[in-house]
Amino acid sequence: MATTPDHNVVSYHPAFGMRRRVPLGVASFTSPVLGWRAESIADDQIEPPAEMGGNGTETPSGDASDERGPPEPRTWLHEFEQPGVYDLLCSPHETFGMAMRVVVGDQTETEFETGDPDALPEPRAGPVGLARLVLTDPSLRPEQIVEEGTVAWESLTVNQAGETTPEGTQTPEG
Ligand SMILES: [Cu+2]
Repeated sequence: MATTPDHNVVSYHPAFGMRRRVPLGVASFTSPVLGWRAESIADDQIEPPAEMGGNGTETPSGDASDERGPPEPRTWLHEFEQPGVYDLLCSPHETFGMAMRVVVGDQTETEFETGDPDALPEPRAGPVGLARLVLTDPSLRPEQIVEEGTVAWESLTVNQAGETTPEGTQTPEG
């Protein structure tokens, strides 16, 4: 049976590219990876997947276990100083529903809480928005970067389209 011991605790905070689901004035916070063990990650999760042109479970050079690092603690303490409602997620397992809500004190008023899933804004699926366009831009093919040394923002293909930027995106101005 596969186990997934590697978790973290991350606040839904704009600093992480998320919509705020913690009280206003609360800074972003995150735990380190929790429960990391050398054997907890399979080789095929470290190597590029075969369907993307990687070798799958093959290790072309070096030992993939080098990337696993030392064991990590399974617990993490965080002090909530400001009363309010905090929504937290586990990055690796958010899509599996690993999220929780902490209410600090008796302050239960929030701007974000709703009982209607359809009322929530679109979930993230990274890379999103412009990052999705940038990282799939033909100008940023790795061999292109090696050849050019540096690929300027202006020379991205997405920026060559002139007025016709892809729907729903904005190009930075100035
Ligand atoms: Cu998790």
